[in-house]
Amino acid sequence: MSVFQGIGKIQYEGKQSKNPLAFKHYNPDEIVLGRRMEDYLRFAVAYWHTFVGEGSDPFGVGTAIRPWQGSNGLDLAKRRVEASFEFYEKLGIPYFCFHDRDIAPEGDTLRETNKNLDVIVGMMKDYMKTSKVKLLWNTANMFTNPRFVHGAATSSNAEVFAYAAAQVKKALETGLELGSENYVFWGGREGYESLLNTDMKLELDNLARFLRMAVDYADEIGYKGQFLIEPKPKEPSKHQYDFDAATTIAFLKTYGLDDRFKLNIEANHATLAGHTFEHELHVSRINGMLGSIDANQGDTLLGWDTDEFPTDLASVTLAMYEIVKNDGLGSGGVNFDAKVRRQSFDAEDLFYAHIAGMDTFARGLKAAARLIEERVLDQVLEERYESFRSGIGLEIVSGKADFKSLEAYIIDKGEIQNKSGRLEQIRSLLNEYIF
Ligand code: XUL
Ligand code: CO
Repeated sequence: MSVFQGIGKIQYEGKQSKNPLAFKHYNPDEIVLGRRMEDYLRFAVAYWHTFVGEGSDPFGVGTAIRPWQGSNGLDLAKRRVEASFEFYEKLGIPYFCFHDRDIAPEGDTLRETNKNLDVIVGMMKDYMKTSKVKLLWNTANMFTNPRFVHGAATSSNAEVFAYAAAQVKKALETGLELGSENYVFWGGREGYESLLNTDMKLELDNLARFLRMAVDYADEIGYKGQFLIEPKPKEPSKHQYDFDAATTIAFLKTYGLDDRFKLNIEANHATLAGHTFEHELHVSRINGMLGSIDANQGDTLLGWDTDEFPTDLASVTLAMYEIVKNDGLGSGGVNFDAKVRRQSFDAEDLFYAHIAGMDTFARGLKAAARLIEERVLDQVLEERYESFRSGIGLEIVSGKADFKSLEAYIIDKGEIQNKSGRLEQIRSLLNEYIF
């Protein structure tokens, strides 16, 4: 029985199409830089926003009209699974992602909660036998339940640490069962409010202990997914330990975990940290740590995580530029951690929103490919850093120079000539490729 009545399979119809339920740019089989578009982008639906969220905000209840409403508990969970697979198939999206608590309700004990989870995971597994749709990543929600008031792996209460460990243990088993290609840690409440009552050193040490236990357990059960950490600077914690890419990489290196983890970079988290999306992707890439992305966008006029569907073509092009330079995302992908606006309450809006995001990323990929093929920004960098390719610059980068040789070189040279950075010209050139 169809849940999304009146909507068929979304097709690629090309740029000239006026059909709002068709792709204008996302053409999964089209080859870009030698790879199928679908393989470059590896799109995923975020279960929480699309099948659980109903448009509530701190000032009002949900507004969404969803075909699966009217049931609750495990019945509701099952109806969501049915709807979700119909949605994936109709949209032609290859992946989905979830938190454990998105897919099944909690029971009175962890044992009961795990039983509920088993029912839904079994159901998903059955669907996945006949569907081509795969699980890009799963994660554990260790921030909604009041027990996580002081954090999970960084809680001041050791019993909460134990509970979180048991929860991630089960989540890794779930990942193994459903073949998730990655496992994500987003530390919703792994942070602090005030140093007056926080032992930061103990909390960071515990977080590292926790992640090591996760890696060890994955190895023990043969779970092969890539571990990812998703940085975010704030919200819900005032100060989250995984503030941004650079902070997270430093943490992983400090504790010797950097060989087992990569980063899942989210656009809106980047801007909350005072960075651009491409900055966070770039920092991850040049450190060999770019694993996956949460595709969305924030609102520059608002100071919180608005999780809008990504439609900003300029930002997405620069993001795809980093991803192509990274030779793709490996086992990662482009997860739409995005929600339709509260006023977009029709079930059909879920399709429009994903189509908008997928078309924007397809355009971004094509524009990034042209920039790379024509070496537009490579040339900018070559020209700007030309002085390091010969003479004294080459001596610096090849390690031959020291303070004494540099002083001898420069001391009688007189004033140095600099060249213009020509940023306005470069931005104008970039527009030619984007629009
Ligand atoms: C929260 C957020 C999460 C993670 C998964 O801002 O992005 O949904 O992606 O826990
Ligand atoms: Co996210």
